[in-house]
Amino acid sequence: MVHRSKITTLTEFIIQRQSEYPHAKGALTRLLNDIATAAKIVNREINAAGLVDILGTIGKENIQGETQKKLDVFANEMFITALKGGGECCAIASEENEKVVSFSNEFSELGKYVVAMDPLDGSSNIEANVSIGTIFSIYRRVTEAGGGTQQDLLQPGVNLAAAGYIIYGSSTMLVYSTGKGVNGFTLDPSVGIFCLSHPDMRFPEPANIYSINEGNYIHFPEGVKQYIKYCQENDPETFRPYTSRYIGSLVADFHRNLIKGGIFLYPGTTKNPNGKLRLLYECNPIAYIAEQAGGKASNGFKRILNIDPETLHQRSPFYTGPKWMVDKVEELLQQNSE
Ligand code: P6P
Repeated sequence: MVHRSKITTLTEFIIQRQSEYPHAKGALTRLLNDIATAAKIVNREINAAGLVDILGTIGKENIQGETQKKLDVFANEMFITALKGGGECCAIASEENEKVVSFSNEFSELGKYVVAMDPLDGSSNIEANVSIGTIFSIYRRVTEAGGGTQQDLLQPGVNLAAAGYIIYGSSTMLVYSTGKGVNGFTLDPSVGIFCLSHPDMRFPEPANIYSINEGNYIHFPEGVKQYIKYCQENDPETFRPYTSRYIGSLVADFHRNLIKGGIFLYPGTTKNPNGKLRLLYECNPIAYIAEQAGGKASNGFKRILNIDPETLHQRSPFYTGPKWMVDKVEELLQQNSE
């Protein structure tokens, strides 16, 4: 009889970690569990998507002007319902909503946290059965009372209380941090429990993957063009040429690079100087995880987590991975900007 070693569930782990914060009252613990619960339901729908009529589009566009997929809308509604019902969150910023979704509840004290999320990132890949993900970031509210406001959400990433992502792939994983390292939990679908499978995740050394959509090459800044050539040079001592890997799904690309070692680049271009990725609910949470895993995240000139957001859906160029890889991109970008 093979006995599996002690299994640590996500709930047990969060509660264990809560004890390390003397003033914690369990609110963040409950909020993280609310996110995990919604993720399980979204996971179930994604896995069934190919069988029922939930693929495809709903014939509308979101704030981004992107065609909304039925699963996008379902995931958004699921997370909003779970967070509103959980009572620990007083407002949400979502890629699927133009404005802040504010909770006002005259019956009980409102939550002390706000959440910025991309409920289903990479959804254009759903029909191709490519891994997609949910990205979330959690701040303590800065306003005193009433429903949460935009002011509570427009905080720099350095203020994050927690952040993470769920990757719906060959297995479904929840990866998160509350500022004391990164831990990954794999969903056991037979019992619907997230189990600790990747304790203390850190970018491995050496690393030799670079991830970028080279189809945009002619529109990249000169420093990025030089970095791509640097990746392709033959220098075994620095593990080059690197391997190019790009899925086109941020969570999947980042998660692979965190596990195997590599840098993800989504530069600004001449057409879109701020790139494509959203600061609040894509760059910041992934940057938080990257730093907690010993890496770095930059817009090419500034630490992502130090950027003061001005609008909910603002974009940022995004470079993230092992520190020495991001340093090289910054060096070339800054050399070519003078
Ligand atoms: P491109 C998915 O649509 C997404 O927002 C991210 O998940 C992904 O990293 C990026 O866009 C891919 O963009 O322009 O390479 O297709």
